[in-house]
Amino acid sequence: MSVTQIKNYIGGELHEPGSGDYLDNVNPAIGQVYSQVPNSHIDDIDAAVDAAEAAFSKWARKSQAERSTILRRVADLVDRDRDRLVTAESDDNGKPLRLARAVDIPRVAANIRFYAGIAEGFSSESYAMPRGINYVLRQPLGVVGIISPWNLPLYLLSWKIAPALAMGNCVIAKPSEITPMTAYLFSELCIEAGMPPGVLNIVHGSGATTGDAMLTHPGIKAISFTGGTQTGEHIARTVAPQFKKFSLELGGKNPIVIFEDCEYEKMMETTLQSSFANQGQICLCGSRVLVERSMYERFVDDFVERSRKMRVGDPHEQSSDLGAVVSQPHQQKILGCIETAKQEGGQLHCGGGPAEPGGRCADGFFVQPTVFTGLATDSQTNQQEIFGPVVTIQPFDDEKHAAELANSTKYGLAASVWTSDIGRGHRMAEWIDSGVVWVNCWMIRDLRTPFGGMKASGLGREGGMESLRFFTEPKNVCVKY
Ligand code: TXE
Repeated sequence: MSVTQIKNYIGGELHEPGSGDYLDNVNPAIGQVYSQVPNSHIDDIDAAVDAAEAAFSKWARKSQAERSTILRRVADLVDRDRDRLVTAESDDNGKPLRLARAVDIPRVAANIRFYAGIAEGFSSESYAMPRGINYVLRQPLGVVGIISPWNLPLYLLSWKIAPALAMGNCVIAKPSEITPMTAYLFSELCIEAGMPPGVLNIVHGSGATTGDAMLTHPGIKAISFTGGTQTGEHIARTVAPQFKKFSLELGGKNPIVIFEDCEYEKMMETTLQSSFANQGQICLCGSRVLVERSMYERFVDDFVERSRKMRVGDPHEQSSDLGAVVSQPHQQKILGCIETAKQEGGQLHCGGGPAEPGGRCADGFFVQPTVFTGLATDSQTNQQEIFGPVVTIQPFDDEKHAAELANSTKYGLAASVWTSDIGRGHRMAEWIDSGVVWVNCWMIRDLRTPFGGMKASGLGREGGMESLRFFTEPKNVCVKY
């Protein structure tokens, strides 16, 4: 098998890392190294920041329409190369091809077009006063840093890059070293689209080497991060004393709260999705299913039966509901969490081990959809993010009890509530501490809405106007006449 050598995108060109240091990139469905990714050092970050600083004043002074036109050209090329990007995302991450085709890659183009559009309509406040006026200038920050994870690789990278660029910033972006391929292909598309050199720089490498070099670089004025909570803590500790702006989208342990009066079939179908989509590796996946006691047994029986029928298989096959998890270390982490759940006295209803699809995927990293009941609220399994196809089910007695269980972890990212009682839906939404509450649905994303978490799930909000605000500095100008 030929091994692609990924390059950094710096100053409008593709470059090898200065150190010549590379990391292996594995296709998790087949368990084989298929590309190499630069492990960039501080000199590569220096070069990217120099290029971005040189490009900044010209980019920031372009009209909004000019910047948005360039972004739309990139989105058109993403659409043109959709099939290639879909296959690359699936091979890099292990996700089913049909998921990358339905969600990941169309969303990349949609993110870019969306921010190109709302930036054109962006306005800031002004306050008239007797013989005077205050108006708020929203100026770009300068060179900003973006660090993204492996679960929705190009989707999340584009969700941060697009608003930053649209508002006139220049960007240093570091994709996850575990899934770098689509970001590399994306850099080729940016060159083709005529993105001015230095405006966007994509520098690859590990968190400890490349990521840390970004956090401490004085030329990088802000960090937008999505990833694990522990990494988020480290980022906050490192950048806060430098007074850099930062936004953290972190992990979750999301509750799915199901009342007996819900629309059962729709709830069941969606709860299977919220549990196992992308192998449970979406920060919005529901990993704690809370069910009203009066329907608990019926739910457990039906849910387990349906979970057992989910097909774990080759991501390229249309019939696969779940593909591979992202890496062998991550597979081992998930299997370790399953062992912990057993030791904590959890009753295992299905799954509980690696899946072995065989054939082309005989050496890949797969995990069976796994369901536990009987675990205490304060068990490690019910408290820690697993980020795999593993869910627990717990009964509750009434609304208050459901809210108490929903709020019983350190996280607060997302929740779903299933009920036909409108009042109850609103009450639960008010009581649950999380950045998003879906009532009778899951993962419906309107790009205009604020997105982010409470408590250990993050700090700040992105999405819609929030992203445009994050990537700008408000300056009040007070004019007296
Ligand atoms: O994420 P990391 P990991 C959760 C999930 C998962 C756990 C660990 O529970 O099991 O996090 O996953 C970069 N300075 N989520 O270890 O390390 C890293 O290179 C600067 C939830 O893969 O947080 C990558 O680009 N950057 C989640 C990015 O941070 C650093 C998605 C995310 O990787 C760095 C992914 C450092 N010191 C994992 N260390 C979500 N909320 O969607 C790492 N990075």
